[in-house]
Amino acid sequence: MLIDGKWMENWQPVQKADEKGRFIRQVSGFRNWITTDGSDGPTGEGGFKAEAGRYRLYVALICPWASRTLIARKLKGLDEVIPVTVVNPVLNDQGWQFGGYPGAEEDPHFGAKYLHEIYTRADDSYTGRATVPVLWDMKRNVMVSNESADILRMFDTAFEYLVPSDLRLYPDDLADEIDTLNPRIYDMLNNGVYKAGFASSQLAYDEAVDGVFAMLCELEDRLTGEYLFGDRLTETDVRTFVTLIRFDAAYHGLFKTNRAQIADYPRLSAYMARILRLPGVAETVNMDHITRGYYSIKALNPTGIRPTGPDHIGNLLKLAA
Ligand SMILES: N[C@@H](CCC(=O)N[C@@H](CS)C(=O)NCC(=O)O)C(=O)O
Repeated sequence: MLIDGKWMENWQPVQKADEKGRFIRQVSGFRNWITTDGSDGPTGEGGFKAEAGRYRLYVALICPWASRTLIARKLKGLDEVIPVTVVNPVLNDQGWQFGGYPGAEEDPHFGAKYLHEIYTRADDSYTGRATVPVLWDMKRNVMVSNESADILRMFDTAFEYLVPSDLRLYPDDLADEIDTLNPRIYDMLNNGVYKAGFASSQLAYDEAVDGVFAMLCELEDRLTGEYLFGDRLTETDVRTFVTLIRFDAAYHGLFKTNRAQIADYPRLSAYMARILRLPGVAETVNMDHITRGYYSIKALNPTGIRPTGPDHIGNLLKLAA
């Protein structure tokens, strides 16, 4: 991670833990918003008007948080408007690296070798982890945001005057319900799997795994319609999907969330396949990057050996392609 703008090489993917061994995720440091007219968003400073080709999104395809922004970009038709750069799926001792792996790209803007260089360009005394996603303003050369939940919402509305869309991922009439359900899914499932995987005590692991499977059961019961809020796809579905699609191939083994697989839940499986078939979504799912990335986390898998299964995920992706 970066300390006062200097990279500390003894990087530990385990991040922070509380006194009971529970994993604590870092809070994002850049929280500005792109808006249609450049006015202020809910946090940070103004001056980030939605313009075609002005912003670059840096992502890792292993990362569920980055992937949710990529899916929103696809669903909202923003491919031509917001260029993307994909980093190497393996977090090495310099953090995220550009290039050096099939499907990983060089940094076209600065020619940086590592993502942490982008962070120190944004703030030369930055302290914190150099995480993806990063939304970068190539006109002002500043970081707009490194918080995926905010980026998802910017993509939902800010660019609509350039690229009209009938889809609203955060519709006003569902806002309260979405804001109630999102943090529960985040805590128990999206981040719950990480809390299980990076737990440093049995208690922390047990608590996290209970939460993961309680939420999967709750979602299975809830899914009587196509999506979590009936027939309308919302950001909550996007946020849920990114964890489901990684579950059987990565979390079940590496993070030991192995009481069941998503394949054991009929409605969740059908729901995951339905979202995967939406135009553009399958392009954001790279199982090679996902398994290579997760199974290279040395603290959890010192040999780096990557399991070959499960077969059903590969078959699902082939059907969606
Ligand atoms: N709050 C951030 C979290 C992003 C995050 O934790 N990304 C991970 C990858 S999945 C990362 O870049 N980790 C690198 C590190 O911790 O050094 C968001 O949702 O945008």
